[in-house]
Amino acid sequence: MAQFQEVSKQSSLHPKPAGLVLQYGTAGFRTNAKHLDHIMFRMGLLATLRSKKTKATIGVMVTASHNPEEDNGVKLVDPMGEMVTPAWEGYATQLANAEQEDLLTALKDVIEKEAINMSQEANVFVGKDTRSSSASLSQAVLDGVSALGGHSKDYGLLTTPQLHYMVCCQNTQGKYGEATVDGYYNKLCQAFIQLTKSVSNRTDDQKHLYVDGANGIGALKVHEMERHVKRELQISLFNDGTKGKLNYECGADFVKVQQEPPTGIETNAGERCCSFDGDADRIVFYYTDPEGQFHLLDGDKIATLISTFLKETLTQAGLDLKIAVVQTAYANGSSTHYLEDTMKVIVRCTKTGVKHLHHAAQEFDIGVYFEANGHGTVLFSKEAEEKIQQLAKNPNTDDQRKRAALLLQNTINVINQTVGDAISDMLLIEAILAIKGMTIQQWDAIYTDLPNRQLKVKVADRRVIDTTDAERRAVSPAGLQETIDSLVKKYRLARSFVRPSGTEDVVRVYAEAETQESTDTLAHEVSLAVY
Ligand code: 16G
Ligand code: ZN
Repeated sequence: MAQFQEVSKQSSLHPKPAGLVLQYGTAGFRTNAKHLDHIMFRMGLLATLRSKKTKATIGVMVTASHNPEEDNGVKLVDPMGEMVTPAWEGYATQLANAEQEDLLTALKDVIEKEAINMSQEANVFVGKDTRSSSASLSQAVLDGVSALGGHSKDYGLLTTPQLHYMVCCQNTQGKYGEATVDGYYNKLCQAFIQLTKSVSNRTDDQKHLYVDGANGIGALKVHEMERHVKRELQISLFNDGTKGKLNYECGADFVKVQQEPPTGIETNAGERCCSFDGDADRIVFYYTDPEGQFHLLDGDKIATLISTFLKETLTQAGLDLKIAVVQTAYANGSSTHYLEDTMKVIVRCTKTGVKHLHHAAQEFDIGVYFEANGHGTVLFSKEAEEKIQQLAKNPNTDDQRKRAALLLQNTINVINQTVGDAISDMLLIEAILAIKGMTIQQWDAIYTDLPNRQLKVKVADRRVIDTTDAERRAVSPAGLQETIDSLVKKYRLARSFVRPSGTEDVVRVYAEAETQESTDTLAHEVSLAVY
């Protein structure tokens, strides 16, 4: 077939280094950019097949998120903006690892297994981050799409959540919004303005936010967004990519793991700051107090503030909707206690990785999901959205309930429900703080985090560690969990777990306890037990 001849011809321009084996992991493919050209071409092919199979537009994002500048990566986005299914992750790995001469066989294998109609049209949306390697790598994706006769739209520079948004808008015929960058800003920013306009007498301080753009795409996009929020939000942007290196000593991952402010940001004590990661799908907030102590408000604190706000507003609206918070094992124990015991919301724990949280959150009327690292969003079921809409437009609704229904409606519109989105989460948090008249210090005081520590351990083969109970317990190697249990018993309010990383060749160790000293000792002791 002519189609396959074109694939053969084009693929020889994107050859696979013999013997190189890579796996489609939690975050897609991710490694040093110099190994990725053939992967990108092949992901262009696979996205085209996925599009034919689903008869919908598929997204391909070229980014390595918070990894160093020299890395890159690629991830496929399914029709509603979700991650691709496990079976297709498997095809991605097979296609990526087929030696050059076996590529057509591997491709035909997917076509056969999925019974793909090759005469079906295909549409693929492509986005990329600001890495120097991203331009040629995203061209390789486009080459892959065209080799199989698919249509592509190259959005150029986008945040990861913007690409998810475009794909969802396209496949819902505009019901979710308009599949353009302006459409995205308009939807989110108009909702933000509606949410904040009812709040009288906000001071300039309350409207002011410091943003660390991680020297990446988020900085560029915050800058674009700014003019849409007018005077309702004044941003001082640091690490905007003009001087510093991407993710280097800055960004959400650095701030969360190091528990210190990024370099390159100048603020005064008490001022509200946030950091994005390298593809702007994560956000954390923080401030430094007058004694110079750093205070981090991570994904757990963000989930708590959002769910508190939603619960209060639902009560005002007189709506009985089931709300749940989805976390992972990394959630600070204090946050889980607060949510369950004080707020009385349902809490679920899933394995690490956005798709697991997203999936669990879909089971509720309103599912708030956040990883402690700052990736998260809120999902509203169709029924929940309809109930809110009906209440807002019902002429018999009294003023208080109507106001609450309108707040909920605008909250839905400010949120990017397809995936965690730093820009959208930032606008939502800023709006909630404004509506509740809260400072970042008051937000921080809702509960006190237990001291915690994360360590990485290099081992010969991280796969010997197998876990259960949403990664909170190790089932192999034999004896490891018993050792962890006996170490944990030595400290008050302690908890610890180990899990193999899905993105790096390391085992991760997490510990929390009553004091920082016992936390650090526990983390160290557990990491020795992993060797
Ligand atoms: C990926 C995941 C993120 C998770 C992280 C854990 C997605 C889109 N991203 O970045 O959710 O927290 O991996 O990394 O799923 P780790 O397995 O190395 O700890
Ligand atoms: Zn990211």
